[in-house]
Amino acid sequence: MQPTFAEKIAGAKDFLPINGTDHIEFYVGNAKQAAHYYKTAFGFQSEAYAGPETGVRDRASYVLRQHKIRLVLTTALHSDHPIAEHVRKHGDGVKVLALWVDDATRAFAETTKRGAKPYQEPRVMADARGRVVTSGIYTYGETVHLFVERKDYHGAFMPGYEPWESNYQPSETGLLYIDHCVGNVGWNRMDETVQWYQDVMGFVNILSFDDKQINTEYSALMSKVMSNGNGYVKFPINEPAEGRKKSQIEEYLEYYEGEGVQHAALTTTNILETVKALKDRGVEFLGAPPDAYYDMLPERVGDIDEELAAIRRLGILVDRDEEGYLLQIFTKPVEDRPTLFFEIIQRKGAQSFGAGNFKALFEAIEREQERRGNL
Ligand code: TYF
Ligand code: FE
Repeated sequence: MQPTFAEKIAGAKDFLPINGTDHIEFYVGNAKQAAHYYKTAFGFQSEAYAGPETGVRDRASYVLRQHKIRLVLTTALHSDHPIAEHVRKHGDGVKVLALWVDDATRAFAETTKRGAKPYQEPRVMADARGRVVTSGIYTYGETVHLFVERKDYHGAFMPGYEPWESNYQPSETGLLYIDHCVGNVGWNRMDETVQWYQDVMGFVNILSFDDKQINTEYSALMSKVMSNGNGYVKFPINEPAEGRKKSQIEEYLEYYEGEGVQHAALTTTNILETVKALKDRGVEFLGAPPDAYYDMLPERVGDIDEELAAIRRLGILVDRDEEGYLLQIFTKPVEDRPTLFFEIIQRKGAQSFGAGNFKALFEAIEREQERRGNL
């Protein structure tokens, strides 16, 4: 018997209790237009804003929310700003994976004591609506984990932000939570990154795929999934591997010009409805797997609640493990550089990551790499 997900995460250390993901912050070239895209295409709702109109002189940030998922789109207002430098080097991308903790001061002390490189000392921000404490450490590349303590804050997002009242309110698309956020690291950087999440964050390695399992013929990569102790925060790590063709991870590293976040997986409880809505709004997904994939599906995953024809029509992937099954689908990169993309996932008991789909998925990714001339 394989250990269950609950048994695997039981080994995590508890010096860094995390309640979940607080938000994801993107550094982008034009935050106003990026925010419009996430509202129009993904159905995120306007929540908060900070910028010149609210007394912030050097940047503009738009906070969007859909159920528990909070995205922040931030841009610099002048060229000689670290945010502008970040965008020049990496293009639009994820700067911050923010984690909701009860004690951001302690989170900073416990992680830096264990070797984390500081990004931001604990900072108390207060206004009439309460108090938020943040602190931050670097993880892979220039990406950071911000610890956010917001026990008694009743305002919009954080002190310094104001509610963003917008007359433009496209409806939601059924996205509910962040399931996992994946990092791509450089050649031979897997082991130290996994060790870092174990030592510094107290996470455990719950799943591993080496290049032989994942493939020899397809985009070679290795992947290890790190989880915190309650399983609310999962960070898979990918490393490129030598294969017959250029690894998709290598393509990412070349275009992002370094390590960074590869994809964020967003959950829904009705993937058929969600994906239909996203496609109607212009979100581009990877091409569907060949007919053979769907012909074999009943045999491979057994009975599922969803109608097979609808799954096939939308190009959704299905996989099963000991604890249940999952449905997933992947967007194309959402920037011109082949870097960040999104996964839409619906879990029906399964706590794995769709290993049974890797062949079909990586072939679809390779078709796109080929079109870009990067294979
Ligand atoms: O997060 C995961 O592990 C799955 C599968 O480059 C995956 O979503 C793994 C590697 C990759 C794309 C997707
Ligand atoms: Fe994923």
